[in-house]
Amino acid sequence: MRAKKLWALCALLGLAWFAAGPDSASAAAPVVVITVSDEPAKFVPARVVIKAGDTVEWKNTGAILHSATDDPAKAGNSQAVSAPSGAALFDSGFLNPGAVYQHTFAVPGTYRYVCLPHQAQGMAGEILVKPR
Ligand SMILES: [Cu+2]
Repeated sequence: MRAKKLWALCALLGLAWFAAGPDSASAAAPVVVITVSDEPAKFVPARVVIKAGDTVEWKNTGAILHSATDDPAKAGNSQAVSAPSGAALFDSGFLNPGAVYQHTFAVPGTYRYVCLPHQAQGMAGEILVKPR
């Protein structure tokens, strides 16, 4: 009898966890996934249009390290990147093969970003964030 009650409790807790889902508080499903690829090193698509508050995900599908940042202090050529004033700068850091990075764009405007290891090869992207 006791074991049966315990089992029922476990089943209930499991169901509650399943319903809530892992990480339900912070998970904002990305509206677009940008593929980060090798040979040639590029972001696909290179230009995306989203709305303020949307989340973008970069996924490294290549076999080498890549990154995505709009921080002029980190880009070798600070003219290659830009962000609207008041926007939080983003930097994925080095993305290993298979790794993903997400950023939520709160401020409308045009964001130009680069891959630090490949910016000399023109690996760059643009995100246009429209107001809601
Ligand atoms: Cu790259």
